[in-house]
Amino acid sequence: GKRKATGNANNPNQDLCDFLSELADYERNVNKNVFKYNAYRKAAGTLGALTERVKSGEEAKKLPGIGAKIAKKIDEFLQTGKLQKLEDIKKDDTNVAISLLARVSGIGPAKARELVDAGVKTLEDLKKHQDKLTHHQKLGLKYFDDFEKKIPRAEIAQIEKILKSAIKELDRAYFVTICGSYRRCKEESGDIDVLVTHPDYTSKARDEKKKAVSLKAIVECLEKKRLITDTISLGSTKFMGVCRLPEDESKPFRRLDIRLTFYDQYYCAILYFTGSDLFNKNMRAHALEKKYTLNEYALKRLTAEGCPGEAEKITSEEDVFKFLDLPYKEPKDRNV
Ligand code: DCP
Ligand code: MG
Ligand code: MN
Repeated sequence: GKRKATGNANNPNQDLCDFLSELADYERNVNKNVFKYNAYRKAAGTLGALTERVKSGEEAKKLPGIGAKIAKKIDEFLQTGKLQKLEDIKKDDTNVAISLLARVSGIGPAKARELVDAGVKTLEDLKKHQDKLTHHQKLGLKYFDDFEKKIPRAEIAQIEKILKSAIKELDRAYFVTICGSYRRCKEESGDIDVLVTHPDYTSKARDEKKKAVSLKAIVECLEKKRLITDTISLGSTKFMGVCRLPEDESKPFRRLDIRLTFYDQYYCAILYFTGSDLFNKNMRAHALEKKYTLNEYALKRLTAEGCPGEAEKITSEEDVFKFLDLPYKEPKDRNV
């Protein structure tokens, strides 16, 4: 799994965000504690959104997602410039090795520990033991350095142009939207998340009609344009792979995700795929409080027994906010 960026470009609390993100990664990759992982990420997100430097733990404690324990760590860091807990974690070679291997795309916390237990502790070791790796993990290793590099906005904009014109060459009726952090107006992204739909491709259409719309055909077309270089996995609605700007070998290889979604579910899909993941989590929790269930396909009212009913008719992202009595948030305001 990869590290998530937090905060804005000119962040006066970057060092605090960094140590919280390191703790988050440690909890996820080494302890497999997703609860603490999310708690540290939330705190880092809060500090990353501030425009002023935090002066003390006490001050930080007033902010959302920062409790007494994290406040204490902030104080320790402000006073000593480091965090003893992190220093101790880093003294343990097993922790360091697990954290490193878990940075390879396709290697999760369990696999990382399994490898380290088997004596595989470095990327060099991994190269010698490729037989222990899946196709995805092999590509993660091959492109390790490139996948660690953030993708500048301008490069995604170039890829967007090629992608859209290629897909529309197949069929002008396709809708193509780049979601994820790019749609949230971030200056840099970890990967490229593309959402595709077509008016003929609805949850209710007959199979013959849907057949004209094919993710496989889209992927083959993008391979022919030399944009897609590798496939990690390809299903009927989900592609995971690798791309690079054609005719420029100086550019890094980038992770590319493409989802094909039903036309009548496009707005729930866009909302989900735009994120952030923490924003989605909060919105789903809010939906439950309002007796709705929200996912990437639909918004459904819950019955008194707690069963989902019919999907609400959603024709824009705004609709979802309206149903949930929430003020609309532009993508750029969905970064936490
Ligand atoms: N998503 C989610 N929950 C997850 C993973 C993903 O809700 N556990 C949604 C929200 C994300 C979107 O999918 O914004 C895309 O996932 P990414 O992992 O690509 O995340 P981002 O695009 O937001 O960030 P990055 O710049 O790191 O790619
Ligand atoms: Mg992304
Ligand atoms: Mn992605």
